[in-house]
Amino acid sequence: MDEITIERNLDALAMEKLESRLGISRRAFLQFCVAMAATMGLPAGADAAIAKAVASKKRPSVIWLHFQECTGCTESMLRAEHPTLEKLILDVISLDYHETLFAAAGHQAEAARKAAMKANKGKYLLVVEGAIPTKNNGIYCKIGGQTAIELLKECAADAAAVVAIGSCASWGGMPSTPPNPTGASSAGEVLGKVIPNIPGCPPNPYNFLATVVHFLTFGKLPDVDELGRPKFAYSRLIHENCERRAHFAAGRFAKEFGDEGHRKGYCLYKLGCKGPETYANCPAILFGDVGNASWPVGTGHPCIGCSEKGIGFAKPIHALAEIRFVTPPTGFPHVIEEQGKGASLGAAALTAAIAGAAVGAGAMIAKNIGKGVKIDEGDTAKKSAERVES
Ligand code: FSX
Ligand code: SF4
Ligand code: F3S
Repeated sequence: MDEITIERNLDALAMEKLESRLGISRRAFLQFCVAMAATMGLPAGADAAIAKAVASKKRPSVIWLHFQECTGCTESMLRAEHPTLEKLILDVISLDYHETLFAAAGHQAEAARKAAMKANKGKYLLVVEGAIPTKNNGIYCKIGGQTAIELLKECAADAAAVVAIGSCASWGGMPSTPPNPTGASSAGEVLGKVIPNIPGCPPNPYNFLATVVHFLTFGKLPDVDELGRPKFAYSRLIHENCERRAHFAAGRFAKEFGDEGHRKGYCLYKLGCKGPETYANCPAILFGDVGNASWPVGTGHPCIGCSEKGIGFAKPIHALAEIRFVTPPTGFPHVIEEQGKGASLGAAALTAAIAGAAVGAGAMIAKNIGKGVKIDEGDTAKKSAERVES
């Protein structure tokens, strides 16, 4: 559905109210709805449903807890480069309790949490940021006299859904780095069930926003994999969509930071890039909405697998990644990016959706080589893997 059709389906008054409520133009709002639908790979018509839900539905109450972490998840939401992102997040949800953003302190803050939980019993979304220390009865993290374990269980009891944000809450993250002195555990482990989670250190704010928008629009969270990760964001290896994948296939690697290969933008595998064993959509939707290459590998640093349990904060940064299986990339983008060209959120989201749709393609057009040659990726990647081993 295009923006004009969606706009026709929303009455003029609703659009006007939206413009003043969000402080963004109706065009920007409609682009946002299209981008959210594309990010989640939803079928045609979902963008209109999203627009209607954001425009008219009551914002879900959100209780946001902080445990063992650096607050980077919250920072990544609110310090985004794109001026409308934090506005959208704060508009789409009703953030009724958030320790970092609250003006209130002490007893007042605790009273506000209890009041919000009572007023929205059974309907609020509980967002958990940070790992939960479980050793020695959880004494390593206490808030308002309660341990993180007690607080989490109390808040989860009457929540409509619990979402873990960031790697710490999703699987222990950085605080669980061996030898894990505090017994840092995930929210799911403490609650004894798989819960939806959005790993990453920090996670991409668009993945969080898309998850919340799905909840608002359809009354349920998006489909998740066996680890609880939304499939729209975590079903593909970073290596599959990486802009340096052509170099990997051709056996061109940076071997040291600052060497010729590194300066030329070659594959970072030999510097310890964990893209081949990390599932996330970082190369497709990027970070900060600032355009091309705004993600770790794009800036010249190997992916450390920050979103992947057993990889990030567990495997040494410069240890070689295990190449689990050789899958074809969804396309070969330009190897040398033109400077100063920004990618819009819509364009990035569309890339993500197209990437999702292209799963299983056997032959790819090698656009990056500039000749439009069809190559047998499986064969090339196998040869590359041999070169990697040698
Ligand atoms: Fe920090 Fe969040 Fe990392 Fe953890 O993000 S960015 S340590 S995932 O819980 O604040
Ligand atoms: Fe990209 Fe890393 Fe894979 Fe190389 S190893 S193609 S840098 S994800
Ligand atoms: Fe993290 Fe790797 Fe993405 S380090 S942000 S999962 S590229």
